[in-house]
Amino acid sequence: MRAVLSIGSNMDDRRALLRGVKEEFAGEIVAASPVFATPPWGVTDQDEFLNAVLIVDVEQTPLELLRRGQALEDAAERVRVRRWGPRTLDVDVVAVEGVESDDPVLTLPHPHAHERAFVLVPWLAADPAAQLQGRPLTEFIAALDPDEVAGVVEAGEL
Ligand code: PH2
Ligand code: MG
Ligand code: MG
Repeated sequence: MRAVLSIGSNMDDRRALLRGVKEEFAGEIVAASPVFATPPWGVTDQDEFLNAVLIVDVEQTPLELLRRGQALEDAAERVRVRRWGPRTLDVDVVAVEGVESDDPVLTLPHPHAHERAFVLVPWLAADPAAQLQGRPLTEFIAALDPDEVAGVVEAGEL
């Protein structure tokens, strides 16, 4: 099963936390984006995030993959003070090839992926041919506020 993971951090050693996810999926990674520095979205009075996208090919089901991401968040001693607020590590399952689900535990594709430059820009970097609901990612990126897109800046290797 091929899946798209969006990973992010805006606390502690952000890059090391993202790299920990990459190491966890080492043998299962199909493609990885660089790291991007991204302005906080949603709750804007918090520190800048680092975000990246991993394309993985795993044996598990989508829910098992979600749990695996959550275990990594727990291992990073994730703190979440409030919704959209600061966090050590966030691992989101954004899309799974061939899967659409309105399960509230894991809605696929992620219902907000198409409107977030911090997801779309790294995803496009990892997989230039990627599509979301049958449309190329570039279409969704073109529909965003250009300032938001320009705020997502490449910041070195994952
Ligand atoms: N995650 C959030 C809320 N806001 N902003 C950026 N730039 N990157 C994130 O990963 C992010 C966010 C909730 O998960
Ligand atoms: Mg998230
Ligand atoms: Mg999350």
